[in-house]
Amino acid sequence: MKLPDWYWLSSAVLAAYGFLVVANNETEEIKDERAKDACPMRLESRGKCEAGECPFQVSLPPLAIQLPEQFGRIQEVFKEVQNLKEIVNSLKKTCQDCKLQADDNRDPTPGEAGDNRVQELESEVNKLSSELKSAKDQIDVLHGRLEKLNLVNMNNVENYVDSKVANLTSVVNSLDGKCSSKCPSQEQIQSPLIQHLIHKDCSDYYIIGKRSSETYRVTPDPKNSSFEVYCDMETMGGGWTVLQARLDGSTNFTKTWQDYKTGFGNLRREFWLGNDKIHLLTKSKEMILRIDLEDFNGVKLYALYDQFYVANEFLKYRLHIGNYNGTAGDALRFSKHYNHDLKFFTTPDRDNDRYPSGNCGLYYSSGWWFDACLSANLNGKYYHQKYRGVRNGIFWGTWPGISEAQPSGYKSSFKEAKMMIRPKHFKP
Ligand SMILES: [Ca+2]
Repeated sequence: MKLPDWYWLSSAVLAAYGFLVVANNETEEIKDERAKDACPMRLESRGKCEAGECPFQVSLPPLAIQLPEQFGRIQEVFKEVQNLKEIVNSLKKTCQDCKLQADDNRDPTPGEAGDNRVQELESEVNKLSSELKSAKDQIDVLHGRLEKLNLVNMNNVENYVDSKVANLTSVVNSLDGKCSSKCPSQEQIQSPLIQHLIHKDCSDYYIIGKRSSETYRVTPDPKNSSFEVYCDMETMGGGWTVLQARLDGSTNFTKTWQDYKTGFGNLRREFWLGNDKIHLLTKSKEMILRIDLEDFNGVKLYALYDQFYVANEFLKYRLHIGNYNGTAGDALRFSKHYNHDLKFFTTPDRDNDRYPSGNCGLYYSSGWWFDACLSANLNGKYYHQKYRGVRNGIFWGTWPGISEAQPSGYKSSFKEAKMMIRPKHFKP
């Protein structure tokens, strides 16, 4: 880097200036001497002579050197340098102050409040983060459980409940049997005369020799009151308790939940015995179900189920049927999509069916264990001949030719239908 010319000049002048200052001190003495003596330069002794040797000194006249005009600026430059030096010092001090301030800011004492706030925020964020993580874990767990629940479809749940209910039913039945034979209160009425007064169903009347198809009073459950039933003592050996009969359309079967609960109609003609009674009868003993059908062509067929149980009202009179046997076909368990087994009872005023968009009981004018909706409906309307429109007549889906399309749109109905039960282990 090339330094400006004045720099070299000022350095030289400064050196000279220093010299001048030193020289000026000497000049004071020279002035004094000059006042005494006009000679500008002289040699004289100074101090005391010792042993003949005296110290001498030369006094020179004041020296003035003419410098170029530009040198006049040297003082200004010097002042500027001094100013600059002061500025630099001031800046340096300011800078040191800044540094001290910065150091101060790092000090824990003045920044304590701020630091505490930051720490609080940090701890809050950490807390929220851990809460979020815990929530996420919980969501994952719930998600897993939800997926498992999805795997357990309603059919599995139903089957599980059904198996439990079936077990309970059999336990209750066996306990009931034990109680009637072993309980002290029952032992008191062990005499054949009194025991024969309790008839749980028609088979008990058959056992004591009754052979005429008639109405009889039965007491399937001693804790509940007895009631009249119609007994079929002829079909397949007899001993049947009739639950339902259709033969002439004299009774309207489009009834309410309450009607189906207590029963309606005429026991000697057309009737529904009543869901509460059917429940007590099927709870009392292990029952089998027989269905007899006759169409208007005089064709008579039957269906037999080796188990039949109807749950109580709390369980919506749910149907349980066993294995099928017979000639009319297993319409109660027609297919995977039309299966009345394990279905709840539905009436026009009580929708317990599996049809989500409406009430099968209302649509088919009946109380029945509807699926969504039916492959059998023995409580449908009684038609005296073929009919058109909604298939709301008495229906048995496995009846020969019943589902074949009629060119005229006519549907066939039944002349007679009958449902009856008998103890599984009854031997006529
Ligand atoms: Ca429905």
